[in-house]
Amino acid sequence: MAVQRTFSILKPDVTRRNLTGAINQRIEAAGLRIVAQKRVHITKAQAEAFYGVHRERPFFGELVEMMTAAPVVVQVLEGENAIQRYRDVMGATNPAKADAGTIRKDFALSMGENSVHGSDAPETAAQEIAQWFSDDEIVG
Ligand code: FUP
Repeated sequence: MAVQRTFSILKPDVTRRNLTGAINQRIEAAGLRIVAQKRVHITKAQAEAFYGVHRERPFFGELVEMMTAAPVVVQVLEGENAIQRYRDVMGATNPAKADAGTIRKDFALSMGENSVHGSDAPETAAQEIAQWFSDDEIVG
């Protein structure tokens, strides 16, 4: 399997509880390298654009509100099979259904405040990375 890059967000429930380091430890322990990282307080427009695919869903307003309520940490992760590997480390969207030992099982508060985002496919990873980082901010 080739080396890939994926896009990650440590969500407001993580920064609020001072868990950035704890989550990064899980990421690095899984063999992923954090090759870009910055802390940002995203705007409503940025959150709406990022989660545009969910615009018609009933939870959209709550999701945007949650993502803009406190700073987030946006990251680019690199490693073998990084997209699926990070999805495996994250666990299921609903923490109640997440496997033991995953980030969401151990840290998420609810389906909405589920601690992390990770890209779901190579195309979305490329788009999401380009939305948040310029090439010179990614240092592999
Ligand atoms: P994931 O790829 O696991 O982050 O999940 P989705 O893309 O399906 O959902 C994006 C975000 O919407 C989740 F992180 C949390 C939120 N969400 C809800 O709040 N309620 C739902 O029923 C589904 C998703």
